[in-house]
Amino acid sequence: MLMKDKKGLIMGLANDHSIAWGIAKALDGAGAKLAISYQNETLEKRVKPLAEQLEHENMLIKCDVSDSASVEACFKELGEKWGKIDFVVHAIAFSDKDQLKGRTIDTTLDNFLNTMHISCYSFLEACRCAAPILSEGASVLTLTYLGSEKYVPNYNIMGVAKAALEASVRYAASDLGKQGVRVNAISAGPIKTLAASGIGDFKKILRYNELNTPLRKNVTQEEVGYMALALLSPLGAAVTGEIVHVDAGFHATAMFNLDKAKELAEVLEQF
Ligand code: NAD
Ligand code: 0WE
Repeated sequence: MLMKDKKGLIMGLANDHSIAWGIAKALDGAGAKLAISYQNETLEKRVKPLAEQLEHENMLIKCDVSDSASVEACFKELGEKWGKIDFVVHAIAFSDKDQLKGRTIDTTLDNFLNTMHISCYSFLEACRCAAPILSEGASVLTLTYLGSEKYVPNYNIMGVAKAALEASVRYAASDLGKQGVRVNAISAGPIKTLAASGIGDFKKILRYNELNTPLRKNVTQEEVGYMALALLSPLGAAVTGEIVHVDAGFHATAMFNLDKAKELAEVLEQF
């Protein structure tokens, strides 16, 4: 019961494939009380039955991060209902699907600004709105991807937004460190979620990854959930400003696995 008597907010739950759901299950299993925010009424219908599966007390709050008033209202309601909270999880990203292909230099200003708004600024805004209600020792977590550090085909402007998000983690860690709050990110390997299912070739990306990680496997929502639990709990007490890779080691490699060359050739043939 690592999170007994702890409570906090999870942003970015869409369905039972969401990384946020893996994190919610891990936190609930460790005894935490969860407030879950949903983007719109369509997703509310998806999220409600999931919340009912949780063991501990929880509540749902609407929060559309494209609207500052919605973000402010969400944290206001949370503060009024629960007082101080112990963690915030930000698992939100968005870019125009049509621009997750082709050349990054063709990104429109409109999509650049929107991608940065939803995928990066919303994290800073959540940190700012949460600050007054975060307890001493609280912990904030966001989700990122390797495409921020290295070129990944088609990740395009999302990679640029994730680079800004990771820098934001370091700056927010210092801002909130003054009140004893930690701020970190998990860089997850590819996982088939709603956001990922919109990507052409995602199946091939998953197979390529599976063959080329040191652990020779893909990661699951549950595995991301366990690391999230560690970072959000007292186990992570001295960890802040950190980007933890939960990617079966993929970030640490520079070449394909020679023992998987035959299987890899089959994947490459499909491209
Ligand atoms: P998902 O589709 O389950 O979650 C994305 C969430 O973003 C959804 O719940 C959606 O409602 C929310 N969102 C989008 N626009 C919003 C808005 N305006 N207001 C409020 N919420 C909004 O997909 P996921 O893969 O679980 O994504 C969660 C996070 O994990 C994202 O930051 C993503 O970049 C990151 N990530 C995903 C992978 C992967 O392969 N799936 C890998 C590494 C990192
Ligand atoms: O961050 C992500 C997904 C981000 C995402 C996905 C979508 C699809 C639906 C952002 N916006 C949208 N907009 C939509 O309309 N990931 C880390 C998963 C992902 O996406 C990729 C990847 C991986 C991995 C895109 C290209 C290449 C690899």
